[in-house]
Amino acid sequence: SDNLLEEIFIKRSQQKKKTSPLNFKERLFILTLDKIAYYDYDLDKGKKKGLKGTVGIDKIKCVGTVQPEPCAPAERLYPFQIIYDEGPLYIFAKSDEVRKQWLHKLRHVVRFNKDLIQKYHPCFWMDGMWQCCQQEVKQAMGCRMLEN
Ligand code: 4IP
Ligand code: ZN
Repeated sequence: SDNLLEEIFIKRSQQKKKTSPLNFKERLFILTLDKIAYYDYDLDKGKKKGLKGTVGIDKIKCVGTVQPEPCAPAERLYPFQIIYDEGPLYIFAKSDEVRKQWLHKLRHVVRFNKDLIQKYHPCFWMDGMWQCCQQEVKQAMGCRMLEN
């Protein structure tokens, strides 16, 4: 279906396996009515390359901002999260405006989802712990009510 939004963002690796590295990659994100997809991108040619991952809109349980890491580098000051079965996908916008725009669109496309949750973790999952509530189980229920 048609692209609703398109933007180059930094994303954190989802660490689907215990052995997955923690790293940050620049990807082209495309939001449509059925999915959010991210692609490798050729900055010089300004061209989309291979598909790296997708999250189905119907799988999304919650979207929201994330508290930036303490001493976050300038390019990681405006994080947001897309929470689905696999856990959170962390994405970093270049400004609060762009982050707001994406969250607004995302909330709109997920609004009729079956499994929306109102509790989330406002800080990162990092070093085997939720930095907000110190819970050490990744699946642990969110510790704060979604406001916005
Ligand atoms: C990869 O690290 C990339 O960060 C992947 O991101 C990421 O996949 C992998 O995490 C991680 O291991 P290397 O490139 O150093 O191998 P991308 O797909 O954007 O390239 P995600 O799942 O974040 O897309 P795991 O958890 O999938 O292994
Ligand atoms: Zn928490």
